Amino acid sequence: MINKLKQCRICGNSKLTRFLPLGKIPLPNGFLKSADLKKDEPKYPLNVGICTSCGLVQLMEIVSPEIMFRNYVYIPSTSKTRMNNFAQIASTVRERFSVGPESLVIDIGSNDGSLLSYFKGYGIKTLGIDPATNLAKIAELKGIETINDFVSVELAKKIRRSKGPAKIITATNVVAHINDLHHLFTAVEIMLKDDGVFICEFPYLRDLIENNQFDTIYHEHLSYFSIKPLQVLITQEGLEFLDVERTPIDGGSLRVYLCKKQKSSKASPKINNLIKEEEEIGLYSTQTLHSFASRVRNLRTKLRAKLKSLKKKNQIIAAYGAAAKGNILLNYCEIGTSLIDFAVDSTPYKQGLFMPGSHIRIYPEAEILKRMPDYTLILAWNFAKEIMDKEKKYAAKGGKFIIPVPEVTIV
Ligand code: DWN
Repeated sequence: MINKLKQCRICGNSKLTRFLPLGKIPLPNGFLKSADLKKDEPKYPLNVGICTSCGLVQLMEIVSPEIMFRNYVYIPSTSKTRMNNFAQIASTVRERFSVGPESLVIDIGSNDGSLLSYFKGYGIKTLGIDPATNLAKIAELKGIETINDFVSVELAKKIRRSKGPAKIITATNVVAHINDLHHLFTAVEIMLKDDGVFICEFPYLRDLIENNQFDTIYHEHLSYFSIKPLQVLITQEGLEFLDVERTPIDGGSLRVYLCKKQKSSKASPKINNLIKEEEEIGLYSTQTLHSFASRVRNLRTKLRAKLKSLKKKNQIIAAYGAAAKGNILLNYCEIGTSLIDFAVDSTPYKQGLFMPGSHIRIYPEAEILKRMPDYTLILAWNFAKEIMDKEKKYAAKGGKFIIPVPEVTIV
């Protein structure tokens, strides 16, 4: 069920320095039915460390992907911001790499087919790969062919034989979830045309550290990528950076465009500049990481104190967005039903369930106007603007928002 990390998953170095213990916490997408509340809730260690050689920040323990991803409640279509990001990826990739109806686009970790539906909208051939049986079914109902399995070399060979090579392979918020990166990249190279492009997007360690985004550290996210270790990985996998962009999604992400190493390749100045910036801000120094850890502990103290003082004044407090990150924040800060009266979420499968660890019950978003809590803690702070725009009436009637990250702020 749990494997202790013995060596860095990029460079194999066995010396990893832990800098933030988050304790033992239930899986952040492990939502509970009322019948489960009386049962023992499994908790898993959450410790993050840095490789002293290539600099990859990574979890020190690995929970089996079979437990985490076979039945999956997170879907991207609950957020306009995320869907707009998908639409932008599809239109940019189509134009920049002249992807036409004859081209195949494969999405690894395709979830409910949301990203691929934009490519399909352009008449492009698509194929999804996702281990979540429940989501693969939804994607198929939307007309997105989806292979319900984890990506693997064996599956890649089958796809290449049956579908031919892909012009584009995408992987948004999934590369960080995969333990064996060498296996992943080997599978990608099998499926990718020689002039194809592999586009990955994932949260950027620099934004995580600079904006105290500790709650995005959880069991599903094995790696917290930055350019320096990524360059080691890409080089050893026989690929090269075509381009790299910082994007605003999820509190700040990297979108990297990779291709098979060309003979005439030269190092991209953009990559070297980004690595130089990472070194200059001390991203890999233990001093930076330890001050991040102390900011996290201070945030925990401040948030608990704030909620407790509001509760002392008999204020009703709701939580908005039963996000995986929200469950980490609540469990690490030991915030439960004594401080939060209820939660709301737009995801149909989460409504009526209880949040793991805190056991806060989840209602549809309409519960906010119905019960008019004095304060609403936005757990999905990466969508705070979208949520506050949606809940203008609540604010107009005097409701206040608490945004916990990067600092505890009342709006
Ligand atoms: O990497 C991952 C990211 C992409 O998604 C996965 N490991 C798991 C998941 O993390 P998350 O649950 O923190 O993702 P979100 O998309 O930040 O979660 C937002 C939550 O807030 C969803 O449950 C939907 C909800 N929401 C809502 O209720 N009303 C979101 C918006 C925008 C809203 O208006």
